[in-house]
This record gives sequence, structure tokens and C-alpha cells, in this order.
Amino acid sequence: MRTAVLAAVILKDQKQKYESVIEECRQLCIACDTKPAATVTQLSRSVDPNTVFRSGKLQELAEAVRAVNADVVVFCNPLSFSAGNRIAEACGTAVIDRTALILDIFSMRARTAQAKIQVESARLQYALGRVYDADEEETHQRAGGYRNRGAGEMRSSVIRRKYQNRISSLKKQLREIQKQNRTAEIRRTKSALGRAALVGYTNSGKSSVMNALLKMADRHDSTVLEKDMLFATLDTSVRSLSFEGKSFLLYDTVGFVSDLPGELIDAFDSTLDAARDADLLIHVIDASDSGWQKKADDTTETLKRIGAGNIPVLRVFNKMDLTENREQFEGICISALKGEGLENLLRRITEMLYPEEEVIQCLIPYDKISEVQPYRSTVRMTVREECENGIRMEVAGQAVRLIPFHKYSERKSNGENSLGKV
Ligand SMILES: Nc1nc2c(ncn2[C@@H]2O[C@H](COP(=O)(O)OP(=O)(O)OP(=O)(O)O)[C@@H](O)[C@H]2O)c(=O)[nH]1
Ligand SMILES: [Mg+2]
Repeated sequence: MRTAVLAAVILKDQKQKYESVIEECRQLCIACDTKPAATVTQLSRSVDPNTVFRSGKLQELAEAVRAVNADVVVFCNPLSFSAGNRIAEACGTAVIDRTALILDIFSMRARTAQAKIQVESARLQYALGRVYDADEEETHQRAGGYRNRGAGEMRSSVIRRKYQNRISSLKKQLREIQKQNRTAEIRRTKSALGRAALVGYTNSGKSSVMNALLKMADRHDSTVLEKDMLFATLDTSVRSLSFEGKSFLLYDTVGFVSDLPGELIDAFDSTLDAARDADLLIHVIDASDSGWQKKADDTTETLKRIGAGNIPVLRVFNKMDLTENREQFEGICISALKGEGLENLLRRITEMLYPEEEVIQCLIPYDKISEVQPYRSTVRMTVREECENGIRMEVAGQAVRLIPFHKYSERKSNGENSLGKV
């Protein structure tokens, strides 16, 4: 495990915000297998462009590095390439900023081919930005009569080209993977199931909500990873669920953080499709977090940034077991851990996905199955059992779409809880 010293310049007019920013950086370190052993902060009116900290503080930072024998300094403020280098020189250790830390976490967690490609691409974008940074610095230093292109400039243009070529090749590979995913996606779309995506700040409990709903439907074997750690989920998972005969697809997605690095948003574009293509976004908020409002606002902002700003949103306040006054929360209140409020959540999801829909129970004789097959794209058929006279199924859809099924109808849905596997 690495040992780190956390560092931050706290701007005087943003004093309140910084406590939670530093705490989040601490959590990011832990998620990155790095022990934050000391913190050095400076209250200032502005950030020094050369060394971020003013000189006295830089000395203090170097001493803290020696005292805890740190492997790395993690800056909560963004660092330019040259400032990073100067601080590294003064402290005699590696120096990274929050973006690099987040990239490290994503690198560690990436498991699927798609995630690995996305992370490499994000890393290269970040590195490319720093090469441009370095170029600018060099140009500055040479200002005043230096006419020949320096060796440094030649070297950086070779590096730039190398990075750019690699990024293009990775993008090509991603498009291939996307094409394959699309085929599976088209199959799902044909089944006319509504799609709901769990979105929200990292660690708010999205995966836990998915699991709680799966467990409620006796689907213990298809749960996803939930963990008290930032960015536990990197890859999108999808499961089918059903409530009172209305089936839908539920997507678990990667969590957001404030000031999510642009490189990551670009690189994870295809992973974010799950949110962009959803019919409904279930915005999971950690109600026990005193800073939930700001995190919820930042999530809403990020959803706009990725092009999912116009999709209907259902706000879900999770971890209600850890909090008291419910009155302040406008939305569905649940506890994924205790299994509270889940039926209410499912009802609201299906109401929002399928307004004005009806469900009928049908018994379709085996020799009539091919007759109803063409309607698969306009209604949702959920097989309940195969019996002697045919297949018993629930058929859901707009009233007019159900007309061809009336002749096979056994009874109207009684509205009982009919959780089950699709
Ligand atoms: N007390 C309490 N803890 C919860 C509840 N829901 C989730 N948690 C805990 O919160 C932590 C994060 O849960 P996850 O479901 O992994 O959160 P996530 O939003 O999927 O996080 P990322 O995938 O990292 O973005 C875990 O330790 C959960 O056990 C809840 O209702 N009550
Ligand atoms: Mg998760």
C-alpha cells in the first residue's frame, strides 16, 4: 500500500466546500490502495500558478513527506504539468492531482476489455494534455529570439503523435465492441421492455438497490458487486425485473463525482449509453450524507453533460436507516440495506415507465403461439407456466394493443404483488 500526503489550497471564498473536497480525496486515496497519512493545507486568496503552494508551505509539505515517508503527494487542486514537476522536485517524491488519482482507481478496477480500453484512452488523453502543457512552458522560456526548433519540441511532437495514434486505434477497438453490444441491445429493444437506469453519486447505493430488488424477486444468484468504496462499479450491468405483471430492464451504472474529469467522460462515453438510452433515470441519493444536496446537483449537472438531461428522473433517497427527519426528502425514501420502501419504489418505476397500461392474464394454446408472436414488439409477454392446454402468460401494454389477446384472457390482473423473473 502506498502512503500519501494530501495537499490542498483552500480558496478563502470556498472555505466551506473544501472540508468535503478533502474528505472525498481521502476516500479516493483509500479506494486506490493508498493510505492518506498527513494533510497539508493553505488558506489563500489565489493559487500560485508555479508551485500551487506559496514557498513557506511548500517547505512544510516537503517536511510532511519526510515525516511520514510518503510515496506520493496527492493534490486536491488541479495541477499543471510544470507545477507538478516543481513540487515533485521540492518534495523528492511523486506528485499527482485528483484527476490522476481517479484515473488510477479506474485502471485498478477495469476488468472487461471495454473498461480497459476506455481507461487507457482516458489516461492517454490526460497525458496528451500535459504534453501540450509542457510545450507551452518551453515556448514561454524560449520567448525572445530563439529561432530553431529545440530538441525538446521535436521530442514532444513525436510523443504527441504516438499518443494520438494509440488513441485512434483504441477508439476503433471500442467501436467494434460497441457494435457487438448494440446487437444484444437491439434484441432487448425488440422485446419492448422499458429501461430504467440507476444513476447517482458514487457510493450512494445504486448497486445495493439493484441487489435488494433482485433479492426481493428471489434472484440471489444474479446480484452485482456492492462495496463501501468509491467507484466499486465500473461496468454497466443489466437485469430484468417485473412488478404486477409489468416487466422492465434495470441498469446499474458507474457512479459520478463532482468535477468528473473530462477525459473520463469522453472515454466512458459508450458505458454512459445505459443512462443516455434509458426511459427513466432512478437517481439514487445517500440521504445520510449531510452534503447530499450538492452531490445531487452535481449528478444532475453530469447527466446534462453526457446528454441525458431530458430523461424523466425519479429521485430515490437511500440509507434511510441512517437518517431521521424524512420530511426534507422529496422523493421515494428507501433503505436498500433493510429492504424498506422497495415495493413503493417498484410501483413508482413501473407507473413512470408504463403510464396507462393494462395487464391481462392469458392462456395461449400451443397451436396459437405463432399467431401471437408478431405482437412481441408492441406488448410485453411474461411466461408464467407451461401447462397441458398451453402457455400461461401475463401480457402488458396499452389497452388497444391488448385486443388481439382478449380471446385468450383468463382474468384481469388483480393487482397483487407479482414479482418474478422474466
Ligand atoms: N446503512 C446503509 N448502507 C447502505 C444502504 N445502501 C447501501 N449501503 C452501503 O453503501 C455502500 C455503497 O453501496 P454500493 O451499492 O456499492 O454503492 P454504489 O452507488 O453502487 O457505489 P459505486 O458503484 O462505487 O458508484 C455499501 O457499503 C453498502 O452496504 C442502506 O440503505 N443503508
Ligand atoms: Mg455500484
